[in-house]
Amino acid sequence: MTLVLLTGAAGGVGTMLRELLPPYGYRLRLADLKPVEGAPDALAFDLADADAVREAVRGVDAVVHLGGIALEDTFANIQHSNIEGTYRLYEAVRAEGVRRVVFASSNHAVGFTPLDGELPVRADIPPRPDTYYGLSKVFGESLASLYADKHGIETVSLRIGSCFPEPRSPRMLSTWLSPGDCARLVHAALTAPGVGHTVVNAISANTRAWWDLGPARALGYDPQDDAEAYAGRILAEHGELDPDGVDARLLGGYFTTL
Ligand code: NAI
Ligand code: 15L
Repeated sequence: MTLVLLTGAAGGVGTMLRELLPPYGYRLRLADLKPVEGAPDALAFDLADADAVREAVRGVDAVVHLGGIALEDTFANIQHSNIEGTYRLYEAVRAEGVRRVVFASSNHAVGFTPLDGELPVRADIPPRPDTYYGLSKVFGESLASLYADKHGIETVSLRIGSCFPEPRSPRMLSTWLSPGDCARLVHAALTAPGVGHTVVNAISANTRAWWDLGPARALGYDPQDDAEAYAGRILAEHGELDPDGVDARLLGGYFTTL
């Protein structure tokens, strides 16, 4: 059975994937800076601690790298957890001979991309980070590219839209990645052959999507959910997206204003 290290296991996405990945046949090793609720065997580590990360990686077949700061923060904090932390993770992966990583990148790596250009937005557009957080995801994607070319470590970088149990805003009717589709996409990213370093847009089959899912589907991803199922409730609560507002004009929405 494939043993997978899940970093960021205590977080929102980690908590969902802990339940959703084992039915695909994975055994999980959980790790996080914080205690993982209900998992006393989970490893407590700081991603920037080279020795601890190397120990966490030892013996696994693959890594699903979710750990890090998931919002805008000071450059120093982002540097520690996301830049130094992701570098330490890849160095450990190289040293321990692990062959596959799934990297949780973000729409905020390309957040300043305008939405009045070519739609749907492709996954091969140039970086356009909207925050230090988004910049750290550009770094992670580039690091993955370097380790693929130089060391043959394969990575699928998932530019995740908004991964929560349910969409929470009109913007998320376009950007939602359902928990079930997240697990489907991670499974595809762990098993597709010959990915080198591949960047894919990571959302559900949303009626209002503005992202191209071609590269994700090419890995075998077949999304089953659509945020439209929640549109009635969300729009009754918040109204339609303001066409002049930042959430409708730029891919990263309000992050561009942080
Ligand atoms: P989260 O904040 O709930 O979980 C991240 C986890 O990483 C936390 O449990 C935290 O303790 C851990 N962590 C932070 N710094 C660490 C360090 N130095 N060492 C070890 N662990 C550390 O975030 P969430 O929502 O679960 O996101 C997971 C990943 O997916 C993140 O990398 C995030 O950037 C990415 N992502 C998430 C999206 C979403 O909509 N939830 C959208 C786009 C990307
Ligand atoms: C992200 O990258 C964040 O981690 C998450 O909290 C959401 O805000 C998401 O992007 C989004 O754009 O909705």
